Amino acid sequence: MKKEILMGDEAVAMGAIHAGIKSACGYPGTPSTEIFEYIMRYVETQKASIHALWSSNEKVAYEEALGASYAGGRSIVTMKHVGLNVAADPFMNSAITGVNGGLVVAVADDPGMHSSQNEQDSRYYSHFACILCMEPHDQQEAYDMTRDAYILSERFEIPVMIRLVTRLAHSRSSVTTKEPLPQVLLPVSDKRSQWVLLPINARKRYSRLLSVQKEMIAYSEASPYNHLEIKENSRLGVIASGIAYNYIMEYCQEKGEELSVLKIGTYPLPVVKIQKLFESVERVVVLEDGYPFIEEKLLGILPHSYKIQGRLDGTLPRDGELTPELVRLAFGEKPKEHEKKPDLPIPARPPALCKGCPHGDLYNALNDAMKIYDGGRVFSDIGCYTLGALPPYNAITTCVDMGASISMAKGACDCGVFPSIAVIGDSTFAHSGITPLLGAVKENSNIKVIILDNATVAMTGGQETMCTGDRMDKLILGLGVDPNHYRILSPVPKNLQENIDVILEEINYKGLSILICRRECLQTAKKKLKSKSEKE
Ligand SMILES: Cc1ncc(C[n+]2csc(CCOP(=O)(O)OP(=O)(O)O)c2C)c(N)n1
Ligand code: SF4
Repeated sequence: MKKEILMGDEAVAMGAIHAGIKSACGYPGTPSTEIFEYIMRYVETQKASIHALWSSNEKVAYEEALGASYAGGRSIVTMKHVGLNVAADPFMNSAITGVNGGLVVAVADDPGMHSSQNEQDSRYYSHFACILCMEPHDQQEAYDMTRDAYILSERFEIPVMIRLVTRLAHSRSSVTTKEPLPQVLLPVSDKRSQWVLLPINARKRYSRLLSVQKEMIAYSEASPYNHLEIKENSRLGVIASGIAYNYIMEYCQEKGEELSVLKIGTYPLPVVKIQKLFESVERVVVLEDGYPFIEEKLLGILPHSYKIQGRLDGTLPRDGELTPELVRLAFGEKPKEHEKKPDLPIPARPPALCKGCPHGDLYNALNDAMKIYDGGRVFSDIGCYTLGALPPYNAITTCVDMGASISMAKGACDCGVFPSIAVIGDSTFAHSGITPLLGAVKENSNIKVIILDNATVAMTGGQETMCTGDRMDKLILGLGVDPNHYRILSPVPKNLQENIDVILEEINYKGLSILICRRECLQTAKKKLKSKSEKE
């Protein structure tokens, strides 16, 4: 046994390493990125024989992890919540095929949208796929649950989800780790009727998945992660899942309150424990960080006469991150003096591109070129360049999901928008920009695709990118793009006029143009210089 101070993300990584994984797959995305980075660092420093390299997107990562499981190895796949939308196809179907080596899906949700497009709750996905989900309340549980998840995955032959939220993923606490298990390598699966999802097999596999649900509920009912404590004199009960359990414990300690509390750490929900809690109190407040997932489920489990409070009845806000302060307010407390928002005239400081960022130089040129076109639109993607939506650039008109820039530009062009411009980064292009480009090449759509090749995944901390430089050029030209309309720009201030001219020339061409804006991210360049000078 060893004590370590770990972030929630790192505790999940350590749990997987100590469960004997052979393979780690993932795509960066806040707040999940540090799970994978920890495994990568571990592999490098400990010379561990775990395959751990970033994948080109979450669907690919998921399928790689599933392939590893098929081959008998334990594997982990990591992503942020919206990444699970990308991986949803293999995710849903892997619940039907089942797994061979244990497969853990570590998904970090972002309630409050600290750095995301939405705050969707991954527990719905686990319910949708009919698999087990584990939701730690602290870093120790993040470690323990991840280790246990492999046993459960192999016992029920299903993937198991570990759901984190930002506050837990990114905070640190002491974790006691156990003796690492040796790497597991089961015989490669050869059960074609399990793995070939023809309808005749899929129907049987789905029945099998449904048939293990009872066993899963029985596990959940007995699980120490679902803990019910009934206080004799308490008329008020609380159901608290994940990190919300810390908040209610903190509140009870501070107020000296004795409440009956059901802590939820694994799903499907432990129905008997829920019923016991309701039978012992007059009303129950449900605390969960995310959507009212448990609260909604209760409506189907309990008679309507039971009084349930939470996000649905307005006791807590319907959206946003759950905080200890919101929990106090839900119990009728007044805001603490130091937590009241000061009424000071502090100017807002919206995020901005780094000073001298290549994306800024591109936007200066693009804005200048576009000023004569009233009907023109710039469809952006997700990356540092999304900050081009803000002043001083105000250069982009949409940003929806990864890869949407090229497809939306094409769709809008098909409906008459001119000029229809897509702006996409190199990592996002590799993630989900290549397939929409294929369609645009086939039709020679009159869109201009600007690929911001800064040779890194800058927005999530500078991970290695899949497709940059020469490799990118060969790939795109290989798709059949006309080399005469494949232009490479260098986004530096001194090239402003030259870049405006190239953009205008290509806008005047009635067909598909690709403009590669190639200049390294300043932060990545700095990091490289620093590590070079440290080595010398
Ligand atoms: C489906 C999904 N996965 C991951 C993310 C997290 N994320 C936001 S932008 C981005 C990639 C940014 O890289 P790139 O397109 O190269 O732009 P840069 O930040 O380098 O300018 C990632 C991984 C996300 N928002 N959505
Ligand atoms: S991190 Fe890199 S890409 Fe992002 S704003 Fe800074 S210089 Fe630009």
